[in-house]
Amino acid sequence: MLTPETALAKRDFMLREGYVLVENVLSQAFLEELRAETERLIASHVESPELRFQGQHIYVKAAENALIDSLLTWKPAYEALADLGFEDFTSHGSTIILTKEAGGPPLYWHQDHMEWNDPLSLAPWPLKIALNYYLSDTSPENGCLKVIPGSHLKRFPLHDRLVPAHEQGARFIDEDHPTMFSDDPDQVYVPVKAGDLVLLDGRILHAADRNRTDVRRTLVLAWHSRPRNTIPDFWQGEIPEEIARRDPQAKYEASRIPGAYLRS
Ligand SMILES: O=C(O)CCC(=O)C(=O)O
Ligand SMILES: [Fe+2]
Repeated sequence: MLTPETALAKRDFMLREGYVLVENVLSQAFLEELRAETERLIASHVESPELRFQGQHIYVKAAENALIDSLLTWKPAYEALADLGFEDFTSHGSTIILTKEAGGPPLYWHQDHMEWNDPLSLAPWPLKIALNYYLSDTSPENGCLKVIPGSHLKRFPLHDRLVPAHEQGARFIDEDHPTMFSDDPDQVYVPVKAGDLVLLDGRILHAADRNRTDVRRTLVLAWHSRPRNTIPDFWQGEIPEEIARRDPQAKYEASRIPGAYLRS
């Protein structure tokens, strides 16, 4: 249970920085069950060379896996979300198990928002968030998450040098790509303890270094979204004009490339 002060501070941090850490969300016993289950799934999975920068990449539906279902209804996590004012986020009903194998390659810089043509992309509140559960302690050594704080709402130099994420290009680059794997002057590492929860705004620039240890680093990632056509109850600030004027019926072609709705 977060105190009201902590919850407010964490929400403010999430809105401003585009990510936030909530400590100690999974119990030790549940963590061990998740480790065993992810190891079992990994053992029967063949890693696709195309996905090597994301490591193993195993899509698991809650409807088909009781333990993943337990994760997507894990009370302490959803209580924390509610404490932050994010109670209207619902899971997409699935998780992706991602790894950095022992000695595994880095993950390229990217963001995961795919609706940059929609003026809603300007929202000063989160639209889609990843709930990231790392099953081991992470550090720069084993390829912990790194982010560019504030890059969910503001254009950074890196935006203009990016190869678009995943299937749109980045999966096919070389590991010696000059910018996609580089350290960035604006980057911050987000090391965690196993069982912590990281919330990540889908629009934030993030990456991970190579795993320089000989132990696999496993992440269970669960996307959550909130209703598209409402404003969160906690939001007291201004509403961008483009959002106020937005036609909720309009359809926008999907795009992973930030345009006019990412401000300089
Ligand atoms: O491995 C990580 O820490 C993040 C994974 C990720 O961001 C992705 O696969 O889109
Ligand atoms: Fe990502």
